[in-house]
Amino acid sequence: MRKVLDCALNFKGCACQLIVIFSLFFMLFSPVIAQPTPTPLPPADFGDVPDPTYPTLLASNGAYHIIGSGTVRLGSNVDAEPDGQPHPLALGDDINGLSDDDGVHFTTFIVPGETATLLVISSTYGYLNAWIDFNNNGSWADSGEHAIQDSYLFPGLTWIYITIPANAIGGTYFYSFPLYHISRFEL
Ligand SMILES: [Ca+2]
Ligand SMILES: [Ca+2]
Ligand SMILES: [Ca+2]
Ligand SMILES: [Ca+2]
Repeated sequence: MRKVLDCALNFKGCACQLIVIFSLFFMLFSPVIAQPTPTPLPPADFGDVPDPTYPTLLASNGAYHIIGSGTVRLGSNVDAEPDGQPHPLALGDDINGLSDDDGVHFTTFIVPGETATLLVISSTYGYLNAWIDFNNNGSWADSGEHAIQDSYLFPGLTWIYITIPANAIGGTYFYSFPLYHISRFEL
């Protein structure tokens, strides 16, 4: 019995030594792993709805579009910012540099159960989508909130009509109107 106990103790001691040796080995010979340098983002235009309620900042996976020739965008003005510009009234980008949230213009009130009319200005051909937080719960993922799905736009002005859900909560609505090069259904 004592022999068995001795063996067990010896084995345990050996295991500990091996662990020490391996640790030393890795401390002495482990390669230095270079941290990748973050690639600087080209000049980009971000959103400005409140964050963290909605995803606006890069850290929240906020949407942005690169500024440059051949890129799609809504509106006439555009300016770059290094990150999203969250603001309680979604005015962060409007009051920072150019007032460049000028691509979507509602020409009617948003009344539950009625059709709202809006004018959008597109820089080029593209697929317009819109998410509107109709129940004002801080999410665009609720049923019926993907209000425009791949509406094909030509360059210039386009009238858009949206049927507002009867159960929409009145007041201020936060929305996102991204324009894509290709249909989301082809992604
Ligand atoms: Ca901007
Ligand atoms: Ca804005
Ligand atoms: Ca701006
Ligand atoms: Ca919602």
